[in-house]
Amino acid sequence: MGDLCAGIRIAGVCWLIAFGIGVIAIPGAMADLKVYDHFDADDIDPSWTVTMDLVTGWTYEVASSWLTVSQILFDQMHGDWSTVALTQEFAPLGDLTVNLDLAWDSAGSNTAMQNISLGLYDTNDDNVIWAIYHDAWSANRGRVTAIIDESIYDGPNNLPHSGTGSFVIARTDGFVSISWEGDEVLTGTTEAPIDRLELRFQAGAWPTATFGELAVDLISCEGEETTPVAGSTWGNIKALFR
Ligand SMILES: [Ca+2]
Repeated sequence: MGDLCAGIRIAGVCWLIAFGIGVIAIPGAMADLKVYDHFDADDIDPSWTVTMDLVTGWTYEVASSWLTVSQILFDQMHGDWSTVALTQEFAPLGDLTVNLDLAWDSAGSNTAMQNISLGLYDTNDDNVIWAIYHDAWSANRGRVTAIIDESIYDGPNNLPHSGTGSFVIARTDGFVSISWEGDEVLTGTTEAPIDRLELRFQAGAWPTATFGELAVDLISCEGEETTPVAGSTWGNIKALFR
């Protein structure tokens, strides 16, 4: 009995140590919610910075928990994307989880050229992770595109003319996974600290292109803050979707 009690005491001490370590470790393991918008207000939340590129105006509505974009205007057929971007900046993140719930409507036609892009930028201002509802052709339907550093997944042009979908981007210890509708479409590695999120709505300024409707129901980003390493360089694929 004496030996057993000694064993219990030793085990108790071990559990106490383990519990103590666990308690100490918990604050570092908790993710900070950096971005969360369910678009429950009646206009775009002031936490977003709205910028436009090759755009002369746009029509949008925030209602019923959706941000819906029905028009992106441009003054010439410049052959590039006309972009409205919503941006938020935050302290650099290592491990992170990003959710994007979206919807699109091509008005029943392949001619729509329109994107909803979610980009994550690192502290060197390079956009290293992308998840995109991507309708880049006036002859085809849209597709899913995902990018991690210099790795790209381009899905088939078989998305329906209208629909909804969810992206999840998750990174743990530099390993990144991008999922669409619960299916992993691309994995890769990048340890680049992320400190900016950009949500883009784009229309193709192309003579045969049309624009339907783009909408976002939810966007969130949570993660663990990290310290950028001075002098690091990360892949730059900035030009791909501009
Ligand atoms: Ca199309």
